[in-house]
Amino acid sequence: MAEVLTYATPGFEEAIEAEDRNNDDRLCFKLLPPAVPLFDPTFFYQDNEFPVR
Ligand SMILES: [Ca+2]
Repeated sequence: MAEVLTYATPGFEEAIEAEDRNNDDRLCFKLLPPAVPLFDPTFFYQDNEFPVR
């Protein structure tokens, strides 16, 4: 979690913390290729126990 927050765009910290749905301070985190210029770095995050459907 702390590492994910180091990549957070200012203002998005709360949204990232909210994604930790089981409150274990762990998230799945994936840096994406810099193909999308809107955010640098671009990354994807999801709770580690997010239900897989
Ligand atoms: Ca979690």
